[in-house]
Amino acid sequence: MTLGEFIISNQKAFKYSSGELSRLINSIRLAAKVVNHEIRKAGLVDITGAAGDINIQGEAQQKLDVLANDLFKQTLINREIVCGIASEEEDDYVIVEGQNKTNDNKYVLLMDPLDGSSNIDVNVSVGTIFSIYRRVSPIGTPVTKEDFLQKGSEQVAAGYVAYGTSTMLVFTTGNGVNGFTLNPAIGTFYLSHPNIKFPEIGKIYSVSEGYFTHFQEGMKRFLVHCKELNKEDNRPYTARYIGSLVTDFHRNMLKGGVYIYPATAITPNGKLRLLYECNPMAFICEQAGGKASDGFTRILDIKPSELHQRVPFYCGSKQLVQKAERFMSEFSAEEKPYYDMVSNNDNTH
Ligand code: P6P
Repeated sequence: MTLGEFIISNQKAFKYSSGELSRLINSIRLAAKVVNHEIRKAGLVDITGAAGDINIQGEAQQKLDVLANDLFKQTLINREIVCGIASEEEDDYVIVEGQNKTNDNKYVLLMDPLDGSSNIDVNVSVGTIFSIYRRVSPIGTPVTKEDFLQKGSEQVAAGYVAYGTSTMLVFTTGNGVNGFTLNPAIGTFYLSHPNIKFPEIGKIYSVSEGYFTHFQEGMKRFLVHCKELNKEDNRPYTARYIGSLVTDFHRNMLKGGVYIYPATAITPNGKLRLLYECNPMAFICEQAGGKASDGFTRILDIKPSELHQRVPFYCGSKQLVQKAERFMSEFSAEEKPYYDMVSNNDNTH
């Protein structure tokens, strides 16, 4: 089955959708193919050096970062499907108005257009991450920041493109997770991984252990636990860390494992962004039977307060995430990150 056939056959499952969500997924498919083409030739064309600009994250923008951001943004704008876009590469959200200067579209899209881009120059896999919400502001009016600051539990769709040994589009619309692999010869995505489920028990842990000295006590104890010999508990576990969230997550979802980017003394809220990295990956993770938290609180329950907000991120096989959370609550409960946890029910529409 091709991605196009899958979308048509699941149209009715796209709740609330009058075909707009299908068209939105289709536009992501097109942009993913174009970005994939640019990435595959990056080593041959001098577009992998830093673009010279510094983005809001304070990081040197790789040219492919900029290119991927512009390609996804332009594709979405041209098709007039969304009323607004937020991106890791954009300081603020982008208002999308139709030809007739209206905002009749009902979705907003948030994205990390090229996550792990620092790996590009060394030929390591990278990814695109996207998250889709129905707007909460009135249709026909300009999109507002509140449309982007919804809790992750309000997402209608989320997914990623993994530019690895093959290029895969993996997404959910709230009815499970499906993976599609690109046949580059004909430019078609085929359903290769239907109904993906996280193995309940895994033995892979993905953590940037170079920061061990800066980790909280609970995190240090969890890592020591992962390395101890205990045959009944299948330990020592296996360390696998690529430094590319999409790739580490994808491998762990297929084989069983946990990805953790915790709070550190240097980055007290971790490194990953809530809106366009953690929320979409958490939605996919839960739809595949996994668990995602900040070490204490479910990611999808966190009420965002700003576009580029960071949160600690624990995500993967339920049993491993729960084990890490137990260490955090036993040894680091007083160091819980603080968020605006007001359950803002009037946000749900
Ligand atoms: P570190 C890439 O920049 C990223 O956002 C994730 O894809 C990756 O898991 C993490 O940061 C790597 O961070 O600090 O280990 O280099």
